[in-house]
Amino acid sequence: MRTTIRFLKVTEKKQSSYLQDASILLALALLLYLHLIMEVLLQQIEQHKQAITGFSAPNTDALEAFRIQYLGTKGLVKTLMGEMKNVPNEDKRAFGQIMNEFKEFTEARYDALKELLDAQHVDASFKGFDFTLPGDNLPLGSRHPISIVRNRIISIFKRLGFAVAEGPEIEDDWHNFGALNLPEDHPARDMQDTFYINQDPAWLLRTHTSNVQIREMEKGHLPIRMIMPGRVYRNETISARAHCFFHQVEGLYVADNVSFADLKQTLYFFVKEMFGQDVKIRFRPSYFPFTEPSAEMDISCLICGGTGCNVCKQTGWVEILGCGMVHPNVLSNCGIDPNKYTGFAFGTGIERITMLKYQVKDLRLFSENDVRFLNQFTGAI
Ligand code: 2U9
Repeated sequence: MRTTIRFLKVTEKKQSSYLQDASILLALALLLYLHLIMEVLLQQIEQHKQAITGFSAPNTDALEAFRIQYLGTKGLVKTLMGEMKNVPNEDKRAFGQIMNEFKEFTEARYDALKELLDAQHVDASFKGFDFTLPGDNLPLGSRHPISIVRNRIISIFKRLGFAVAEGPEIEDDWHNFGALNLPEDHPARDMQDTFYINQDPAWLLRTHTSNVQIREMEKGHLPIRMIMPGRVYRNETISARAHCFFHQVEGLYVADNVSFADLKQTLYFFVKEMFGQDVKIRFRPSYFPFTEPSAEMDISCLICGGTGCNVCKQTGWVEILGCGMVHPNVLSNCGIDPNKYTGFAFGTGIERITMLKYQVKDLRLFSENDVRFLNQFTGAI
């Protein structure tokens, strides 16, 4: 019984060692085979490279054939990449690198062939073209008259120490109306004049640039000496004298001891710089909820020089802006002590100034983009 067991054990041992030897041999043969495959692949790549270098594409069909043969989804590069599975593990990295280089090589050749073909096309289309002919005239653009005048206003006030401030065109009720001492039932709040945002009527399109003044004052950094140019919106019937949007420039000077005399002198300087040294000015008492006292300012008619004509309706004067001392309520609304500080403010329509300066008769011309109108400003500065 014992002998039999021993015999059996010996036979099993021998058998398993033969099997081990056989499998080692098999593994070695496989490795050799795989290395051979790798060798063959490398040789093939070299041959393909030669063929690719020698490839010429006399037309777009040939170029496309090249792309399909080498770089297409079933092309050579993709097929060779698929051989990665047959490469021995220790060679995979090297093979991957070789394949990447081969792909880049093939793509570079494709780009070069394409460039050559494109250049031939350009050459063909310019065949017989006379390069000494004069070029086409490019029409010169011009700045929009509103921009010309706005820039001029900014540069004049800059010389007086006014900075430029801008703010939102979509505004809340407080910054457009409330803070400006406009009572709830003031006609300027009427739906007729103001565009409210349908989705949320707490928001509106600003009806003047005064919202920027309010926002600047709320910051609490005094003194403030600023002008606020920008687009404003009003629900008006469009005509030669009114539009649903136009441009304003407002000004604000808040500090200690700012007086009405400062306001007059500032505006006098502005008018002379804008319209010429001979222009006269006059102030008429007026009313605005945000200024007290308030005034409207006229300039002597630029057409007749003050003797009376159609433009000034025979009065010799044309109105150009509204102004006044900032109302104490407006100062306190923005957290500024009206007993300590005073300020002046003014506002005018840029379209109005432009119409007077360039004798434009219809406001609609500013927004119609008619080049016959706009071209007239090519030389203006
Ligand atoms: C604040 C305080 C006061 C700005 C002013 C006017 C008078 C005025 C009109 C001119 C033509 C508007 O475009 S227009 O229709 N403007 O008459 N504007 S005083 O007063 C302000 C502004 C802001 C905080």
